Amino acid sequence: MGRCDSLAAFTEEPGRITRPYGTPSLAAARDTVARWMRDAGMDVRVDAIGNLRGRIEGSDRPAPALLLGSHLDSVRDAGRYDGPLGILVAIEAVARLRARQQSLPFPIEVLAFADEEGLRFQTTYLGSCALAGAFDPAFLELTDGDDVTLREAMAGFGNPHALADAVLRPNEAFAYVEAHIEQGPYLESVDLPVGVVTGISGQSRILASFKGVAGHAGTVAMDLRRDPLPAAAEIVLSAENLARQTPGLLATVGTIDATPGASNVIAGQVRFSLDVRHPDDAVRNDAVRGLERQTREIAAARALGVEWRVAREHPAVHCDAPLTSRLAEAVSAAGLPVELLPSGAGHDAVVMSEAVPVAMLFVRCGEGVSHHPAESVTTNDVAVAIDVLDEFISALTDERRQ
Ligand code: HGY
Ligand code: MN
Ligand code: MN
Repeated sequence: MGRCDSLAAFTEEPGRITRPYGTPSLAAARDTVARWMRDAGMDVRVDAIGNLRGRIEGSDRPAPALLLGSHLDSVRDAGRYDGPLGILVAIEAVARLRARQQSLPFPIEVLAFADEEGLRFQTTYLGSCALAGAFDPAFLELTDGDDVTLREAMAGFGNPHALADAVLRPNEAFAYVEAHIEQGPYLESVDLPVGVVTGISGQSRILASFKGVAGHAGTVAMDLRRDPLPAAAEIVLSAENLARQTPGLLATVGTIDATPGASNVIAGQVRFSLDVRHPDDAVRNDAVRGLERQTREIAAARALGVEWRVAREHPAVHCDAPLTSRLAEAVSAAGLPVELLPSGAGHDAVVMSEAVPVAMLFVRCGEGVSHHPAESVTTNDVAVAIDVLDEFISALTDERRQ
C-alpha cells in the first residue's frame, strides 16, 4: 500500500495522477519499480516498447515462464491502484517465494506494461501488444496531442528499432496471470475481498468528428449555421439512449473538443471519442454499426462533413478454463468462497490471451469507484490477493514438479 502511495507521486500533472506512455513520470515510476523488483531478487530489463520485465529463474532454466503483472501507465486524474496494484502484488508474491527459498520448476516474470490505457495515443494495450506479437507497425506513426509520433516517444523510453525483440518467443511463457482492482461494486456487494474473472468484455474505441463552418455567434442566423456542436450533442444522446435500451451495452463519449473554442464563436469542428463495450461481440458490433449510421445521417441532415475511425477494436475474451480453475482453487485454499465474475473493464490480459492462456484475480474496490482519484482498496484485501497468488504459484510449482 505504501508503494502504491509512492507511485502516485510520479505524474505529469502536479496534484493528480496522470502518467501517460513515454513520459518522464512513467520512466521515473519504472525506475522505482525496477528497484523493488531487484530487492525481490529479480533480474530486470526494459524491452523495446518500454515495458519493465523482472525475472527470477527456475531450476529448469529453459522452461516456459509464468508471467504476472499489469500496467504502470494511467488515465488522466487516475486513482493509485488501477494497474500498479497488480504489479506490486506480483512482486510481493515473488519476494515471499524467495524469502521461503522455494525452488521453482519454471521462471517467473513480473511485467509492468508501459501502456494499457492509451491516454497519449488514443489506442489501448500498446505494451502488451509488443509482447504478444500484436503490435502493428502502423502504430509507430500515431500522433499525440502535440503531434509527437509514437516512434519519437518510444526513442529514449524504449527502442522503436528493436520491437521484434520484445515479442514472446514460442515456449517462452506458459501463462499470464493478472491481479487488478475490480473497478466495479460487485465484490463489495457480496462482501468478498477477491473474485476470479471469467472473461473480459469486447471493446470498440472510435474517434469521430463533425466539420461545419465557424462563424460569429452574434451575426450568423440560426437557419444559416452549419454548427457541428449540436450534431455532436445528438449523437452523444443517441449513444446514451441505445446503451440504456440494450441490456449489457455500455457507450461512453469521454472526450469532446470543439474548435476554435470561444464562447462567441460558432464551432467549426467537433472531435469526439466513443467507447462501446459488451460481453457479446455481435451486440457490440451491431451497436457500433448503428451509431455510425446515425452519425452519418446527422451529418447529412445538417450539411456537415463527417469522419468515423475505429481506432481500436478488441473482441471479448474468455479467461483460460484450466488456469482459472487453479486460481479458484487458490482462493478456496485461502479459506474463501469462490466468486466468479466478468470484467467490463479492459486489461492487458485481453492482448496477452493472443499469446498465452490468461487468468485474472479481482480485488474488491471501494464503492466500485475507478478511473477516479477516490479509487480505493483495503490493506486486508490486498493481503488476501497476495496470499491467493502465492498459493496459486505454489500449487503450480507442485504440479509441474510431478
Ligand atoms: O478502459 C479500460 O477498460 C481499461 O481501464 N483500460
Ligand atoms: Mn484503467
Ligand atoms: Mn487497469
